[in-house]
Amino acid sequence: MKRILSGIKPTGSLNIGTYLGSLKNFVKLQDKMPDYEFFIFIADLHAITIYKDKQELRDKTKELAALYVACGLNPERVNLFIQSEIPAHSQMAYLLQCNSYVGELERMIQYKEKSKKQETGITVGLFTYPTLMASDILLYDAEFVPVGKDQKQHLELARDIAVRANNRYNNIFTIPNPLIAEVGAKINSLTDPTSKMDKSDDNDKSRINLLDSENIIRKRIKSAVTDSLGTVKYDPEKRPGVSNLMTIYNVITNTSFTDIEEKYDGMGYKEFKEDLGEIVFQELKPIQERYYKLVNSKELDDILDKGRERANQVASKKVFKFNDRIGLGRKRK
Ligand code: LTN
Repeated sequence: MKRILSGIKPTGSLNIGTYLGSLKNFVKLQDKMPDYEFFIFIADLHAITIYKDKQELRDKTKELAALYVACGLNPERVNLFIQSEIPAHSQMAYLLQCNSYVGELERMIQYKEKSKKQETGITVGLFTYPTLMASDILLYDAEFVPVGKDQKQHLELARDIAVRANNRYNNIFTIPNPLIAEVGAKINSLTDPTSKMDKSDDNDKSRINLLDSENIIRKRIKSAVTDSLGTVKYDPEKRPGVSNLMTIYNVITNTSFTDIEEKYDGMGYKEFKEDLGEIVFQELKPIQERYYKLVNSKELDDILDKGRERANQVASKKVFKFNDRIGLGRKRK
């Protein structure tokens, strides 16, 4: 069976921008591509390229796994697992490092940006991050890899490494293709509606996290930046604030912009924002309920155990095979 794989780093908190913009579409893939086996993992090994507090790392890892299931990821359909629980990821990363060049890693935009921001204490792991990501993908012979635009360069590197290794080692890997998320909607910051809603924005008021309380949800919408015109009209160029809120309304309720405009014709922002607060809360409520039931449950542990078992089966076989093709250890009989 052909395979689709993707990973997510357990840092920051999931917000409605990520949820409405990509997670919702992503969850739809599991039904849209019935001929594929799915692997989704929490990339905790990727999170430690920059030092993380132990408890926080554990909590975030579990939180993300539970949130994915709460948002509709079907554990019957998808192998959900934690990256570090599969030893083959680290093993394969070393083998691929021996098939990658310093020059190509130095060209990675994300590395350049992150290392520019942080001048000292740049770990070797941050530098070799893309070879770990290539391992994640090549271990499973993934044909498609759903990623955001920012990961495209890493995926191209994974392809280059795969082609190189295939030439040296008798076509061992499937060449992966990016599946750049058809962006459902771009949700912007509530305080600066011309830039993206960002999980690492220092201003908490700029976003709504999936686990925010009812009170916070309503407050965030109420205090969202609009303008002084006071009419509900969609014009993302000239009126980014109210247009951003209308986009949230549109994506959740499927109401067209013209219908929203008609509905709030003659009213100010107050009614519109009150309704939107309610709409967002109603959308998140069932997710939160499911999340709190799951996060410390045996059910979630069972899901992650099952995912680990299947992932281990596939990945350990592949790394053995690659060892053998390279000529490591004694020849397998
Ligand atoms: N680097 C990615 C997360 C990630 C990933 C992967 C995505 C780690 N391994 C393998 C797809 C396939 C990120 O930061 N979003």
